[in-house]
Parts: sequence; C-alpha cells; structure tokens
Amino acid sequence: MVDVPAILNSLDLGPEVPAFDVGDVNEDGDRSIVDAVLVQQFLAGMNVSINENLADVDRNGEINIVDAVLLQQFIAGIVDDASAEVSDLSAPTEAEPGDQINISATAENTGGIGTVQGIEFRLAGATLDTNVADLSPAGTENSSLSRSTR
Ligand SMILES: [Ca+2]
Ligand SMILES: [Ca+2]
Repeated sequence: MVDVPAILNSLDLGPEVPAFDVGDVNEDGDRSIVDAVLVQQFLAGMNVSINENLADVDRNGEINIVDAVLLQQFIAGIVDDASAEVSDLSAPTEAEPGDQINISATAENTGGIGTVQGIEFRLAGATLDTNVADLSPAGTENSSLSRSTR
C-alpha cells in the first residue's frame, strides 16, 4: 500500500485560487453594480483601485469593454454565473510503492462568465495537489498530475 504521508512530503502545492469571485473587483465578497462601475472607471483611465485579475471577466488575459458588459449582464441576470464541473476523472484505486500514479480530469465551465477553479487531486482521502483551472465562459481545461509513490 501507499505511504500517503511520504507522498505528501514529495509534493509541491499549486498556486492559490483567488479568495474572491471573478468580477468582485473591489473584493467585498459581492458582485454588484459597484464592481461594474469600477471596471468602467478603470477602463476610462480613472484612478480607481481594483483587482485587475478579477476584472478579466471572460478570462482572455485582458481587461476591456467586453468584460465590463459581461459583468453588467451577469448582475442584471442576463448571463448565468460561472459553474465549474470536473469530469472524466481518471485515477488508480490502489498503487504499490514505486508506482507512477497518473491522475487526470477535465474542468468545464458551463456558465456565462469566467471563473478560476481549484482542482484538488486526492488519493485515499488525502489531497495530493491542487491545480488551478482558469476557465473562460463555456471553457474547458485539462488538469493532470503524475507522481511516483515511494
Ligand atoms: Ca464587489
Ligand atoms: Ca477580458
């Protein structure tokens, strides 16, 4: 059987998922018209303080009017919230010491705005690693992990 603590000691943790939802640019725990106005002011060159990562609502790597409109549409209820699902999980149920363990999964966002989702890889109830899937609207991302046991 696998010595789970020994495995965990050999792992690196992935980057952290943002503490606030995509679109919550003022980090107050709520996505509201205030956030949409802040993004517009940011785009207009006004000196506002926002979380620029969370302002990229469609997760295409840049902040522009599309993000501001998408955020407004979400707040108005026209566009659905992000909804991430993990599917196609492939993982061994058991392993011997020295075995190479390959785990893979697909993360899919079925919502209308982007999201950043942590994907936890677990073995025998222990989290091996957390990958981060940066998902655009209707986007998918494959996530995989390969580790040697010992
Ligand atoms: Ca907010
Ligand atoms: Ca964008």
